[in-house]
Amino acid sequence: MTTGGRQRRRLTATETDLGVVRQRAYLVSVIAGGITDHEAELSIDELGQLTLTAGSDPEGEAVLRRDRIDPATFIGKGQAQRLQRETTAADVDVVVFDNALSPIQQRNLQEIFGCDVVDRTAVILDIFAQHATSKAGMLQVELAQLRYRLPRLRGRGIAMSRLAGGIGTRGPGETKLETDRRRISTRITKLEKELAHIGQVRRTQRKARTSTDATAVALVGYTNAGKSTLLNALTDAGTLTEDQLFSTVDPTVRRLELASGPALISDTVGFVRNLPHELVEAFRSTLEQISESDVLLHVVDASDPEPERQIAAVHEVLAEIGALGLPELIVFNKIDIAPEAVVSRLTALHEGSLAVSARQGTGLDLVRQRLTEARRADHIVAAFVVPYEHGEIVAGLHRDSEVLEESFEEEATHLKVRGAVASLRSYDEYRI
Ligand SMILES: Nc1nc2c(ncn2[C@@H]2O[C@H](COP(=O)(O)OP(=O)(O)OP(=O)(O)O)[C@@H](O)[C@H]2O)c(=O)[nH]1
Ligand SMILES: [Mg+2]
Repeated sequence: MTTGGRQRRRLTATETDLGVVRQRAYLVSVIAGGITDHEAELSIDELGQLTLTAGSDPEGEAVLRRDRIDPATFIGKGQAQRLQRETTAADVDVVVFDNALSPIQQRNLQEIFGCDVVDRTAVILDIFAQHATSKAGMLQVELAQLRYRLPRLRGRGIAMSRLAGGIGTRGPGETKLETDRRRISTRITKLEKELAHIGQVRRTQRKARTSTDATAVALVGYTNAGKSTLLNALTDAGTLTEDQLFSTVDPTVRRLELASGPALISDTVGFVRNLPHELVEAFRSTLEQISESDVLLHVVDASDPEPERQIAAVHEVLAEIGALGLPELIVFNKIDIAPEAVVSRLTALHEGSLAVSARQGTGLDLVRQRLTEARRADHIVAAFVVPYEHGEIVAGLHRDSEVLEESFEEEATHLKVRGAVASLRSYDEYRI
């Protein structure tokens, strides 16, 4: 990962190349007044990492300060023409913007640059497309890609077709790119239906799991923080771990025996700053798993130049999926390579957090212990009043929790139950 300086670790071709010719990329980041040079640098470094992971090599970069955004070209025609001379000299195939471009801006810029122009969203979608392997994962990525491409269909004319096969054009949705809008819309509807069905099946499976009374632990964190490594260290899961962004796209669930009983720990897609909205939407059924867990195991890379920024980005996504209020255990990882002073500052700042090295297996006993405690703390006793016409709610409470008391009053069933905060949440309406 980037270490704060300008140097970027080069991923080797075999790590990222999926048989696709690597493109030469030029990175552009436009920043506004409030952003410091340091923040700008971190941001473009991360864009470089994303671009490399997507299979293109950054050959140059430009950070532009602008307070006014040009609706037609984002950076202004004059600025674009100046940059075009540089990108042509560097013989790049694709210009990658750190900022979100509107379809019109993207089209106009492609004309000026005479090559493909993509934004950060397209790069992230591309990585997801390359990394998804499960059926659901591929459908989700395809849905996100189609929603992103639909308004961008025009303008990918003959001039661009020779560039097919680069960022933003690969993946499960590839063959659909050239088809007309209506067919894409039909496909989107079909995918939405299929995913809704998959979501339904998953919910049913989770219900079944809840009734087994295992604690549901969700691993969350910034991409490359070490979530999969920690899962492996805790459970011998054998999940793929790589020094790559978004190596995990498909969720994995593993069983972990705690002193207090079994836990089910799930590893899923990592987060990143400005995670494309299309992806959050498309991955809703995957992300739901996070919001329905009993406790979040939030893994933070302590060796990152700005761990606090990562934490903030993760919290932003958690808020978007309604998981921010869940009990959260922050684990600062990679302490074997992070400066000791940084680690102690971080753990002091975040009450109740732990420091571990998933790779070396240090600090894991404490993680297990905390999860055991979290589990106990997480079960609550609550009272419900359910009108007789809602018999299904009473049945649900019997299924999802332990019923301690039940009485049949004049107009409603009164219940007192013990259950996990997360599984009782859906009954809030009847809680007193
Ligand atoms: N030095 C060090 N490296 C670690 C540690 N934990 C994980 N790593 C490395 O960090 C990289 C990312 O680890 P992963 O476990 O794949 O990270 P992740 O959070 O699952 O990442 P994504 O699935 O891509 O979002 C790998 O190269 C790991 O070997 C650690 O404790 N110390
Ligand atoms: Mg992973």
